[in-house]
Amino acid sequence: MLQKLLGLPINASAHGGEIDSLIGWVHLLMVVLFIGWILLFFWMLVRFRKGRQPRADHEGVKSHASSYVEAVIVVLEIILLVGISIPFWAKKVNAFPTAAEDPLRIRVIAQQFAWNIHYPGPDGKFGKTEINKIASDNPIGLIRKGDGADDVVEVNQLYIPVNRPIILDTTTMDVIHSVFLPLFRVKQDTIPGMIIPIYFTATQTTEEIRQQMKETLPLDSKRNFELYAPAADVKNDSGAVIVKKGVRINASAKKRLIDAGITTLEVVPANPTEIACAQLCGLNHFRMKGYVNVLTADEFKKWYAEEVENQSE
Ligand SMILES: [Cu+2]
Repeated sequence: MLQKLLGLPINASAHGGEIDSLIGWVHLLMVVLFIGWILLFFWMLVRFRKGRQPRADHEGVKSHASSYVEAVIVVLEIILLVGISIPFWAKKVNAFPTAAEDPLRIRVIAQQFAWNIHYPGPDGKFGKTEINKIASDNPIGLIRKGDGADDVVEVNQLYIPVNRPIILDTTTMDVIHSVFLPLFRVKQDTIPGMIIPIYFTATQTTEEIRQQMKETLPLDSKRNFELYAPAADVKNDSGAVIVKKGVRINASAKKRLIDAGITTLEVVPANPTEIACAQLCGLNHFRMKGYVNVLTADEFKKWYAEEVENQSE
């Protein structure tokens, strides 16, 4: 209900419900403040109208009442900050998953205009990186020796397993960027020279999220079909598959569908889980876009083993 009212996207993380409820409470408080100030405004217009207050009083207020009210507000704000905000930060933001929860640690290195994702190899250790090793085939300057020999590096593709705590060590190679994973309610600025860890747990796989976002579109819709994939294999009259489930609907796929006499299609977003950059970081900020692929534990294991195999030296 709240999600719909505020236009929030699907929540696919363990802590996201709390963020959404906080967003809800903040909005409610703003509604109360808005109505309160508007009422005060109109009361002032009437109370201090010219007819009732013909001449300004040059003496001003003599009592110290407003100073006392001010002091009370300062004390209340100190209580809010020290009594609620700081303990809340410690409990929610700094309470990183413990070793017993087996978190997966991944580095996210932003640059103009891409997301570099760095996984340690099966030894669990991140290899060293060096600025003069950076090349088109080595975006983070990883030294493929020692700890780095078995590491995995991806560009714009973050693969994670579902229901396992993820710690992202975020940083940037150039300007300030911001890692924004809207469906996981995660956002963190990346700051040059700093490594800032953040954590979250995905509670749905990308496929599960896709299925939730299923919709039926007429093929003559103005929507960009390349952002979508069929929710299921589509067959023609003779039973041959003409477009496959999960594969982006490009122009030729669309033509095949129309030729087969199909008018409406059940579609899912091809990549519902984005990594967006939430800081204007340069002229190509708009295309600084990555994708989160939430896999089942087994799928992740398989993907990781394949990448280690392909990338190891
Ligand atoms: Cu950016």
